[in-house]
Amino acid sequence: MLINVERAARMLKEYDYYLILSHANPDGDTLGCAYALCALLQKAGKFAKCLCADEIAPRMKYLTTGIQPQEFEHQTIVSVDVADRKLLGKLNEVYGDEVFLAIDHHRSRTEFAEFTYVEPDAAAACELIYEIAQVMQIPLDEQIATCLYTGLATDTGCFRFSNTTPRTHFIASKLMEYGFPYEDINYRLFDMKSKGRVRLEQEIFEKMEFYCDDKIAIVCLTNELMERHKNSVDAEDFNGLAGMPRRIEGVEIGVTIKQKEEKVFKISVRSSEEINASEICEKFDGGGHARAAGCTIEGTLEEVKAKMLPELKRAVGCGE
Ligand SMILES: [Mn+2]
Repeated sequence: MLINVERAARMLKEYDYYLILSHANPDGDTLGCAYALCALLQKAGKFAKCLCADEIAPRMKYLTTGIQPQEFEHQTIVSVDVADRKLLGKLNEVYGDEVFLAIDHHRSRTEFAEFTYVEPDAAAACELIYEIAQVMQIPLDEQIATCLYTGLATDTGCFRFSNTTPRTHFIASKLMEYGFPYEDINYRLFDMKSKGRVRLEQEIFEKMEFYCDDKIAIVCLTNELMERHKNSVDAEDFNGLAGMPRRIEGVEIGVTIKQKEEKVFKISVRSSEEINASEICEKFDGGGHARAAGCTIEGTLEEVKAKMLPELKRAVGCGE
């Protein structure tokens, strides 16, 4: 059942023993929400703890500081930034049926909780946690502001993506009054890379394929390549690679082909303003957004490329 912020705030006032769940392969929004909400609830005199199926990347460990570890038997489960119970990862089996309140901002999502507070126009779920804190009248502090700001920055690509609204900036400005080190946070989130990640990017750039006067760039992430780099990178270092080809000037379609099984490949397409990535992916029973979409194609790597290339060439208007 869908509820509004007042109702969500009332529910969070009502109970005393909270377990807060983040989605697997956690990002700054789901973790920022979880640790901010945990701190808010503890401030309100309640018991609260956070749980995620996967490890928190070292670069985001600062989100967990200041949280008091509490030993207790939880009674109420809240999920944050989780669009589908499957995204809970291995926690889905244990807690997927028992989520009482889901707080989320994804437009496409499936209902799994008893109650859901969702704002699809919010750039980050952390905007909703901010609203909840306002309604509950719990004062923020530097650490909570740090967590909420991290969520906003993460989901807006540091306030650059088209989901960024005046409201996002308004909340960010309120958070900045608490004086946390936003420069350092943004360095950690957006500039800093592990040495292993840079080596991985180096190899990907070396092997990148270009077509149609460099309007099309294709990257192949084979199991062989990922296995070879596995020990020198963190798990999260394999995230965000799909954005690489499109960063090159002149590239209108950036395609990342990621091996899932021997003969199954997941394709991610990023495109310039003039090209609809979703339309390309729909040809292969996929879809997504106009600038970023995806699909799955079966076959050998060469077969997959051969299937895709004519569609890609057509989209950028270059003949065979
Ligand atoms: Mn989010």
